[in-house]
Amino acid sequence: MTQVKRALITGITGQDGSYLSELLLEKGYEVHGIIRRTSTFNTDRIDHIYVDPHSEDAKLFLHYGDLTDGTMMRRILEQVQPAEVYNLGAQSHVRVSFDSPEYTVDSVAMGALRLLEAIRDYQQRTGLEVRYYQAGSSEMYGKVQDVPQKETTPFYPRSPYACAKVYAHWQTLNYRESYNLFACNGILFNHESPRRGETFVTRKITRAIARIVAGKQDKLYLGNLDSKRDWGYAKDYVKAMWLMLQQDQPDDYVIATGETHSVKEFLEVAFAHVNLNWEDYVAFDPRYLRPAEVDLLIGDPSKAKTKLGWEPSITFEGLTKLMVEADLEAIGLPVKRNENGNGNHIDIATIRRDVAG
Ligand code: NDP
Ligand code: GDR
Repeated sequence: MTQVKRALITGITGQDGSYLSELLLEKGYEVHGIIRRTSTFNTDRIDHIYVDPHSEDAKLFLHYGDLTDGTMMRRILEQVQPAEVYNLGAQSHVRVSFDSPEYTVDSVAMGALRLLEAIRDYQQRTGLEVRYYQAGSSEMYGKVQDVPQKETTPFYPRSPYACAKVYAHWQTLNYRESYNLFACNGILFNHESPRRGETFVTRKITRAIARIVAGKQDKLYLGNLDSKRDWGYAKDYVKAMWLMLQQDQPDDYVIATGETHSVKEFLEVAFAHVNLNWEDYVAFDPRYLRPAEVDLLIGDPSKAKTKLGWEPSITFEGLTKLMVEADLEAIGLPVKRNENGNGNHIDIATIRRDVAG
């Protein structure tokens, strides 16, 4: 009888955690996720794949824990005995990390260290291999030194969040070299989806568009519109995480599309999809500026393409439209699709007429 593979995911309730869980379940894994105790439910993104654990069909199990609590992390690791650990949990908002640097560093940097220490001890004691994925970020490149950014480009982090991710990156590499752990760093550039957190700029924009079309909002306040990001699709990016842990040797990989666009370009494409001009709706609010900005990110995914056989599946325009349409549908507005399943350009007057009718 073949043994079912078990994976443990921190940050399972987040954007990436939910897509990765779907992927691993499809591949026949038993998936265990760590969730934080909150006063209201925080499992919206994974509710559709959750089955009552009393059922024989249950393949997804949740455990209360927190990356700031090393005892809990060790206990869960011992209990689950996973073959793979994906460390996705983080205070992941760059702007918020300036307001809350200690907590950000505790969860991101120390959180990774706690997990690595727990895995090291568990592996040494039991002799069972645990493969580890560290969710690194293009924010580690920070101040532009070299474009496009690749695995060998030096880091220059520009926020408490990015400094913490650099620490976690180097510890992961050190545990690989010191203790022979199968530990990989993914250096993932921005990736988005309809499940993206509502305060990240892409989702903030597409959600506002749906609310504007629905007549529930008339202004969208943003900060710096000139920064450029390499935006990909989250569903593609979680595949790369899994692929890294299936290789013969652990390594570090840049995951990106190789294209960059400004926030302004995202606004243009997203608003044009509902035939609106973004300049009529967007206003500036200095609250959304960061004390130090990352101006330009563009990744070189050649290594991932060659060694992992990984490819992004969707263009910048395709991703933008996908997100606009998902937010229109989420708010109850109709999206007309052609036979290929693609939404057409949407006319705001038609939508208002359809809704009224
Ligand atoms: P999200 O912000 O959507 O999700 C973060 C997850 O971490 C949530 O499940 C959250 O739980 C959990 N979390 C937060 N604090 C703690 C803590 N102290 N202990 C345990 N869990 C915690 O992030 P994404 O899914 O977008 O990103 C996943 C990972 O990848 C993160 O580490 C992020 O920094 C990194 N990354 C993301 C990129 C992107 O573009 N999305 C690019 C590069 C790296 P809760 O739901 O309770 O808040
Ligand atoms: P980022 O994503 O900081 O790149 O980190 P975010 O969407 O927050 O910002 C992208 C760019 O947009 C500018 N911006 C605004 N950003 C937000 N959030 N809100 C605004 O109102 C606004 N106006 C302009 C920002 O200044 C920035 O230049 C994301 C996170 O997912 C990290 O966890 C991850 O590591 C990196 O991507 C790769």
